[in-house]
Amino acid sequence: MKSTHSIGAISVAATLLMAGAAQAEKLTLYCSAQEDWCQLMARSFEEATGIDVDMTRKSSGETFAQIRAEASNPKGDVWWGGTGDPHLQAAEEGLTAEYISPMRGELHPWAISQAESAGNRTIGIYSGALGYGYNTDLMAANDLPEPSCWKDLLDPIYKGHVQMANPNSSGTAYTTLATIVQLFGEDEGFDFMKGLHANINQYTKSGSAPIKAAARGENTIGIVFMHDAVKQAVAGFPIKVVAPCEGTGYEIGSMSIVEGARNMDEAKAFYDWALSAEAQALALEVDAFQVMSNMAAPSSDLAPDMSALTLIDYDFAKYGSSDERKRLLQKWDEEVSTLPQ
Ligand code: S7P
Repeated sequence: MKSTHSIGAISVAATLLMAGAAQAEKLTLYCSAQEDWCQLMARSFEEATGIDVDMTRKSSGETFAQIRAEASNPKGDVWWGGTGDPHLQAAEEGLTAEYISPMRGELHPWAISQAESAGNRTIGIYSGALGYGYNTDLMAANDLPEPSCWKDLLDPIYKGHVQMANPNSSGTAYTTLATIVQLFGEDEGFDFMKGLHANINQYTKSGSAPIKAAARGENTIGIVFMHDAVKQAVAGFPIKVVAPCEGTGYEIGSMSIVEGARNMDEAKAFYDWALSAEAQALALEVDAFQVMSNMAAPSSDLAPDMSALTLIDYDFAKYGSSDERKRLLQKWDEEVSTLPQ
């Protein structure tokens, strides 16, 4: 463990030295993980390198749209966090830059596969499974049965009790849409999304908002990544986490350097640092319970055990492709979101 850490530190230091980043001034970071984690990453990188970080937190789909809108005059340097699908779409559209980090040897194979499938324009930084969580007090107060499967959520008894994010803005919600289509097939999957729509009380902008609302007692069931539900339970809220009985999808949360980044040397320094075990260990300080991509990064007993879940063979190449993501989102906009509730 010690030697891996020091190799990581040496690699990062070497990159900084080669890049002359010691004199460099700033990095513009687009962050799509949870706000507290984004803040901690930005602050810790500043402390480690002296490079000022200007960080903006937005959901995955929103950040993708921003990077695309800024393509002719890029303002961001690194996009850290968020679901892998929009990172893959950005890679395919040439919005992100090729980079092979010297830290790559420390990573799990799934993180490297993500990079290789995208011409090295992105890389995996964490992984986590989709599911849902519910507020046990509200379930009891409303005399609702405790659900355990995806299809349970279609029961009209849950009308007005289910919340998810909008898949256009949220990577979590796009992962939900793509997961349901892969689990049930496209026709049945869209029928599921239409049935679910009848029970939805609100489509939020951010993916984790539905479980935060459930934690506060403002919503009953939130479709989210399981680790985001665990975070609320660990904070003491009456949240139960569900791994749906039919199986579920998962994300490879990713990181990319913006093509044409103004601060390219600093971007590479951040990228290398963010792949180190030390930087990835910061996740546990903010109760981010994903599986981190550096093999030496610590994990928590509270984190969902991915190996105990029934996971689909999520087709990242297909559902992260530009055509498929656009097509599915358009179909959801036209056939699901416009239905009366
Ligand atoms: O950090 C938690 C997390 O759920 O946030 C990312 C998510 O994509 C950001 O929210 P949106 O759904 O609003 O895009 C996930 O990658 C990550 O696991």
